[in-house]
This record gives sequence, structure tokens and C-alpha cells, in this order.
Amino acid sequence: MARTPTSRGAAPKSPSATPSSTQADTYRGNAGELQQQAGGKHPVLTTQQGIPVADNQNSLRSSPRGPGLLEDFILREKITHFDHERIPERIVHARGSAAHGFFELTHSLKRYTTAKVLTEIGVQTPVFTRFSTVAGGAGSVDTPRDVRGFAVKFYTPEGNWDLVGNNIPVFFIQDAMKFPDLVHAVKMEPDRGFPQAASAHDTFWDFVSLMPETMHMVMWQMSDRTIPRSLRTMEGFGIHSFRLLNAAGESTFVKFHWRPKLGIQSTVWDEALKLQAADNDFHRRDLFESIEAGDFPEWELSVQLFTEEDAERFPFDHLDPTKLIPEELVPLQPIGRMVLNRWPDNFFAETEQVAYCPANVPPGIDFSNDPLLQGRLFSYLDTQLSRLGGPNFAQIPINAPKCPFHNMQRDGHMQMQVPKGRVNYEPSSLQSDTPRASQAQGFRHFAQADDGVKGRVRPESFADHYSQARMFFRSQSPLEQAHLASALVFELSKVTTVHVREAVVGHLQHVDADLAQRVANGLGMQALPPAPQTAEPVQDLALSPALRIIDRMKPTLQGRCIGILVADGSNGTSVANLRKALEKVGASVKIVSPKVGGALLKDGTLLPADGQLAGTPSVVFDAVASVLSPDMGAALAKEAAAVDWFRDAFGHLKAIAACKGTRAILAAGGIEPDTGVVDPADAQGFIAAAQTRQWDREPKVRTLA
Ligand code: HDD
Repeated sequence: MARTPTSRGAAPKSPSATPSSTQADTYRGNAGELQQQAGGKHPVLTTQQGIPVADNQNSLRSSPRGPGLLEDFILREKITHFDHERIPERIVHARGSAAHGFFELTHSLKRYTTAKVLTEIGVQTPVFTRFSTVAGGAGSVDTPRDVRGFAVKFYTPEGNWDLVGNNIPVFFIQDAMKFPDLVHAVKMEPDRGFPQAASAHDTFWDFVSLMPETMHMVMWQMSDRTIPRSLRTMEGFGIHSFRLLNAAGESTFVKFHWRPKLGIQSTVWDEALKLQAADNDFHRRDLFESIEAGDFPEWELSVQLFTEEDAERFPFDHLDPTKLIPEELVPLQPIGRMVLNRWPDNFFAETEQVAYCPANVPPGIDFSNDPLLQGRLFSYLDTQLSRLGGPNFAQIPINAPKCPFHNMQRDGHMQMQVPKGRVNYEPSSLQSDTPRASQAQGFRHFAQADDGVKGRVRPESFADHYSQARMFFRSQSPLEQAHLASALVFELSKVTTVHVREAVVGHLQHVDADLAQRVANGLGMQALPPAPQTAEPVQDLALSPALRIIDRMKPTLQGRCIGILVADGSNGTSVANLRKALEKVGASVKIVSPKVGGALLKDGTLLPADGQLAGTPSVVFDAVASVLSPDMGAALAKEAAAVDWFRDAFGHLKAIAACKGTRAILAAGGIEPDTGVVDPADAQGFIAAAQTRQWDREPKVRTLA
């Protein structure tokens, strides 16, 4: 039956269903009326051409129930723009989060470089820093086992400097020629389109098994470095050797290191897995919330400086990006700090469109011959051409330098500038104000002599693939070694091709015989597979305890988040006292309750909750506490969400402040309280326990390889 439309073109209304006048206006979508309803000073909606729009709800039709009209330029413009809203995601590092801030130099490197960003003490250079995972797509989760990108764009007075690093100081491969193969191997397998954001599959480990140069980085990747607690608790590294050039043109090699003010911290693997279900945006949210709270993430920038002569004495080649320089060999010198204090206004405009490139360096910083770096110098600019659509991406505000810039580059897609004058070439005699090169200020490359023979070769000095892998593994604490071995067992257990598993375990024998045996046992191998030939004898390098995490974690509640579970009948004074004590030492506190509306406390007041129990598992906290009446404790002991809350916190080695009422829940979870389980009345005891993890609990809760 044909229905009679309303004269205004909205959906037909039966008399009984006539909306209120406000609803009806909203439905018609008259911009002016909406403006009045909201009581704001909204500008009139327009098209991109500035034409005011009268109706943003209904497309133009030949009759109220007739077909749409091509003439509807407003609809066409809106839909066309929408259809093109996405740009290609980054081929690697697609998922990322970024923030604005500043870098402040505290120690001048004037002896070594002319780059003002590294010579002017106290000057705050604006930065934009993007953290990322590597393997997953833009919509993947924040907490897979993966290397993290750590890219900093410094807007220096002499042009942009991009330090595009990772949270690990070495890389998988030695030559950029292998990068596409590495990335193809680690990303989703091409026939099946999975797994997403995971290295635990056949193609990655097949590649590893055939490319022993990956072995050192694989040790780092299997360590707890790749399951960071927060972006704020990650170290960062420039990885390659760069050069600093001083006014006399003298070169000093440099490696860059970022160290988080909060200290380095990681999760445990089971926790990282559960975080993927609990909160896809765990790291992004944490970065956002800390900046919103004025608790600004901060890192110290340090350098390792060394000469060509120093480098010749190293028992490895520093141009090989699979090698690090232990800080026991070349100490770290702190030179400044980076503070991230402003969340981007718009994710797409800034975080998505930012284009980093390791080739962006100001005068006074130069490249080394590291063959991975040399390939990177090409790739990043090239990738932006397809990602951002043309050669003018440097004009996008987030990419534009904040110092004056002038050149003769013209035209192209999305040219935003309107250059004036006749002269768009150089040299010219027609205009007196055109830009000219400057010997005094311009970028200079280090004048390096080269008497080698051209060819596609790997230097022999790159041939040792195992010594630093061994150094890294043996430098770890016993618990970290066990985590690493268990991670290898986990990953290789997901590999279905038996010969790939065997080949990897074969390589592990050169890293450490005990590690190989533990992994073989964990995989249920009946015998150790043969170890491959090595090109070079494996060296027992001096160990580097600085490469550990557990011993170096800072005992602090600064930057940590504690969840307190309450329910109807909880004692409000106990909650308030605990909260106050925790906040006093820098922790943030969130209240969790069976209902998000909150809990009706014993004294009849309502305590609103930050999270609902079933949707706020304990994995999102660093430690947990509970203040429950005996009745509620008994009731919650029958709720899986409550039992899991404590069982997971216990299993993830977190401190627990459990009141008497909570003991029933602990019992239901089979938890035998240890020294990390205290009474919430003992706030200081809880604080002491919550400053770290209860590492000695680990053997009681899981079997590690
Ligand atoms: Fe890369 C992105 C870090 C080797 C090619 N890389 C990218 C990002 C980071 C790194 C952090 C994301 C930047 C952002 O947040 O937008 N990449 C590294 C590190 C490497 C490395 C630390 C080794 C030391 N990369 C590497 C090689 C190549 C590339 C050898 C190619 C020859 N990387 C790219 C790229 C990306 C990129 C394809 C993808 C998106 C982009 O650049 O803007 O050009």
C-alpha cells in the first residue's frame, strides 16, 4: 500500500507516533533549528565550495518516494569525499599512536656537531613522536608480541630531523635488499590472510631459519621487550651508527638511545594475550590518559660516541645493524630529555599523515655506510608518494618544517603554496630574492675516502651471526631467560612444518646449548636436530647486564594504575584511605564495581565506578585491591568475572590487597595467598608490594621452558 509522505520529506508518521516538536526538527535536520536546540553558536554547514546547506538529512529526490537526482551536488560531494577518506596504510608500522612535545638539550655536543638541536642547551625543540607495532594492520591490537617503532620528528631551526627507530637496538637483517622478504614473511600469509599481527607462524620462522643473521634480533623479539607494559615504559634506539660532523668537518660516530623516565617495564605473556581481548587500545589509551592527566611521558636521550679507531677495536662491525655496542664498552652519555605533553588534535591529519624519513637530518648529522640505513634512505620518501599521494606531502602541516624553507620545487598534486614571481629556476638574474645554496650554512656530507671494489657483497666482518645473540641471552636474568625460552616454545609450537622448527632449534645451539635443549624439550622433540655450520667461530663476548629488564625496573608507583574492587556494602572509609595513600605516591586509581553506576557504600553514599567488573579485567591494572563486605565477597565468589579478576592478577605476579570479605573469592580461585597478598588496611605494605611484580611467585603459577 502506498504511504503518504509528509510534506517535509521525513519518514511517514502515524498520528499516534508523531514525534515531539524537538524530535521532528532533529529529524528534518534543519541546520538553523539544530543550532537553536543545542544553544551553541554553530556556523552554518556548507559544502567544500562554501555553499550553505539547508538539509543534511535528506538527499534530493524527484518526488518524496521517487529516485534520487544526479543534480544533488551536495550528496555527491559528501559521498565522494567519504569514499576517499582512507589512504593506504603503512606497509609496516601501520598501527601507531603519537603525541606532540619537546626535546630539551641538557649537554651540548658542540665539540662533535654543528647541528643546533644538539648544541643549544635549554632550547626546547618541538617534536612529534609516533609509536607503532610493526606487523599488524592499522586496525590491529596494541599488545601483540612485536617490535615497537619509536619515531621522533624534531622540528629543528635547521630543518626536520627524523630519528626513526625501534624499541630494540638491533635489526633482523643486514641489508635493505632483504627487507621486503622479511616483511612478507612476518605479515599475514598471502594465501590465507592470517595470522594478523603475529610472528608465530610458518613463513616467519622459515625465513628466520634460512637467515641466521636474524638470530640476535630474534633473541630480543622473544624477550619481554616485545610485550611492553606501556609506550611510556619502552626504551628507544636509533639503531644504526650515524655520524656527527663538527665545524672542522671532523666526524664522530654516534648511536642514539631513549630511556623512559618511568624505567623499563614489560608485561608477562599470558597478560599480554589477555590484554588483546580486554582492550585493543591499551597502549594508545594509556598514552592519551597520561597526557590528559598532565602526567607527561618523558625520556632521556643519550648518545654513544666513538671514532673510526675505536670501532676498529670492537669485536664486531658497528656498520652491521644486527650488532649493538654494549654500554659497558662505550658508555651512554645523557644529553637531553623529551617530554610528550599534547595529544594530537586530529588522528588522521597528524598521526596518520605524518611522514618520517631517516634521510631527514640537519647539517651536522650524517649517515654511516650501514647497508640497511642506506636502503632506508630511499624507501621512506618513496613510500610517502603512494601513501600520501604525491610529492607535496611535506606541505601537510604535521610534516612541514617549522623553520623558513625555500626552493624551486614547483607544482604537482595538491600544491598548497602560491609561489610568486617569474623565476622558478636557478641560477637566474631576473629576481634578487630567489633562494641560493649556501656553502656556509648548507648541508655537508662527510668526505669519506673509498678505495673498495664495486660489487654485491656482504663484508666478511658481518659474518658472525651468533656471538651477540649469545651475549644477549646469557646477559639476561634466569627468569628472563625462562621467558625467552618459553616464548620460543610458544611461537615454534604454532609452526606446523616440522623441518622449520628443527632448523630454528639447530641455530639455537650456537646461541646457547641449554637454551636449545630447553626449547627442544618444550616442543617435545625426541632428539636435538643438527646445528648448521657457522661461517665464523662463535665468541663468548663479555656479558652486558644493562640489557636486562627485570633488575632494572624502577621500584615506583609513578605511572602505575591500581584497580580497587568495590560493591554494595563496601566500607567507604577503607576505600578512601587506600586511594589517598596510593595517589600520594603517584599511582592512579580506578574504581571497579559490578555495575558501572557504582556501589552503594555501607554508609549509604554512592561511589561511582570507573569500570564495570565484567568489562574491566585485572590485566589493565598494575596491582589490584578490594574492599568488600563478607556478604558481597561470598556472592562474588560465584562470579567468574570476580574470580578471574584475582586469579589473573595473581597469575600475572601482581600485588593484591584483599580484605577479609575477599578471601572467599581467592579461595574460589584456588589462590594461596603469599607475601604479595596483603590487607588493604596495610597501605604501606601494599605500596611496597605493588612497586614491582612478585617474581618469586612465577614458578608456582606456570611452568616455564
Ligand atoms: Fe622502516 C616505517 C623503523 C628498516 C621501510 N620504519 C617505519 C616506521 C618505523 C620504522 C618506526 C614507522 C614510522 C611512523 O611512525 O610512521 N625501519 C625501522 C627501523 C629499521 C627499519 C628501526 C631498521 C633499523 N624500514 C626499514 C628498511 C626499509 C624500511 C630496511 C626498506 C628498505 N619503514 C619502511 C617504509 C615505512 C617504514 C616502507 C612504512 C611506512 C613509512 O615508511 O612511512 O618506508
